[in-house]
Amino acid sequence: MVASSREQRGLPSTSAGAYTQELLDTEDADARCAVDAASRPPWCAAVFCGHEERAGPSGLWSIFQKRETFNEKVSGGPDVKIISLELWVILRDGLVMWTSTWSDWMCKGLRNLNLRRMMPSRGYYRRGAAYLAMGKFKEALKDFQQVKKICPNDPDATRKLKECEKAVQKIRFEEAICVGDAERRSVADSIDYHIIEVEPHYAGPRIDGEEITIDFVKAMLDEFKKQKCIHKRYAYQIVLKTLDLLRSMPSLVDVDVPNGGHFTVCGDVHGQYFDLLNIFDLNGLPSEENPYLFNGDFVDRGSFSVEVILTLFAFKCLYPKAMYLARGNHESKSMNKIYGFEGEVRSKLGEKFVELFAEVFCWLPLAHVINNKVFVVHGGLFSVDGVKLSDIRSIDRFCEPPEEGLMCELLWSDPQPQLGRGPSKRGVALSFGADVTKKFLQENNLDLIVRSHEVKDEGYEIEHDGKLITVFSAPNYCDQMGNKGAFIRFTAPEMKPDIVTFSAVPHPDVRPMAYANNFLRMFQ
Ligand SMILES: [Mn+2]
Repeated sequence: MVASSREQRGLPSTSAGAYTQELLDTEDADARCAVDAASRPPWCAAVFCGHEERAGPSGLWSIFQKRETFNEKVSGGPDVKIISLELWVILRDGLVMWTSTWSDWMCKGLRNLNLRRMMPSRGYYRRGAAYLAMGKFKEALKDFQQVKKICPNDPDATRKLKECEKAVQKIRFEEAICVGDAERRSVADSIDYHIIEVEPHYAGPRIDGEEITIDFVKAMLDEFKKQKCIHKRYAYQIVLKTLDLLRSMPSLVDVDVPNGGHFTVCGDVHGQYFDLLNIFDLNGLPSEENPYLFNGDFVDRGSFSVEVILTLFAFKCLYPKAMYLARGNHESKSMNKIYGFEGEVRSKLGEKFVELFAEVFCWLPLAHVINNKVFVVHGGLFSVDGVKLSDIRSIDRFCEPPEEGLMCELLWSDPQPQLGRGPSKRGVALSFGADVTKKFLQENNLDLIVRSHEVKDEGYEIEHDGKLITVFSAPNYCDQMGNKGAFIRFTAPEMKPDIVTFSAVPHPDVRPMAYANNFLRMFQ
């Protein structure tokens, strides 16, 4: 297994960790708000951004236009370069960014930015918030304790510290009752759905016996459309059968598309159930003749994540050879705790399912290769050269995504326009250039990389001289981004990518992140 520490590779250990002491030292009781702080050179602003993974200078410009201070400073318009601009951007997905020039900032471009009121002890506050966004509660707690020390009477600081303490206590409790990895008991093994009674008054669809049928699945989809859930017994049945299927699969799955056959790859769905149904309307329901690969990030953010995951899992049970599922960085406990899935599962299915989904997610394969030509992975490539498909195949994947190494990078990396490798804008894994892509493809005798993980205006983006395609299938991401969604259809034997884009469809009035951790909401 190839792994080296981030420091050895010259990358910061984490972005939050790399947060400058300088900021911590510049306490300023007057700086009640980020805008105030930002109006003095060097500009120093903590910005909470509604969304990661988003380009477009127009949106960014709009926040500056809202503030007179900024209007003065950048009256020449967005082309003006301001060398002293220093911005810390803390994004929801654990992204911490720092930029030093206006143009740099613009090219990383983010929109829907909201400047947030900052506390005087803004250094600790911001770093704490960054840790929080990454699910690092213990680290966050230390920073909020500092904030509280500096401003003991600030009710806002007190409230956040309390929440933080609660979260850490809960984690300690969970750790205490959790036995070591080696002897960890499977939640799945402790469940026998056969003994769960289905009450006579239950009016939803039923599964007779062991076999999940297409009629049941169709009835389930309709039930979900009406915002009703299926009986827990059947939810257990779907999830447990999926677990059995996934457990038997390797970490790298080879997919064979026969000549004349086609195969569809979808990117992030992120709990947007109604848009998932739209994909099926446009491209057909999954079936043996119409196989799909969903490339991770099925859940979180969108508030219909339970519906999405049960739908994908049910099709996996129906057609194990025509529904492939890859793990994304959001198929993990730490992300689900913050970005909504955990809360949604608890609310719709109950506590036991929280643990069960966490276990099943650990069995999701990490990457797929279609017809020995197309490499499909959620995030991207590696911090080291020479990784072979056999290295990926031999990853022992049954764990929460680690903070470094091949598995981490598969789930978290992003492509970059520059050659070589660079630090990640997310604070996890890295960015890789066209040369890295080309070398990997050559060494493994492949033609193309398909990955997801980043929202794109058109639902997709072709980069690295046509050798890498990003596909993202959650249109109007979080009800705000205005992006299209896309999927890619390949036909054998040519395996030429045929990209289809689509717009968002309406959904019932439940806002994204409705079930998200209270914590994150405090910072929004
Ligand atoms: Mn992702």
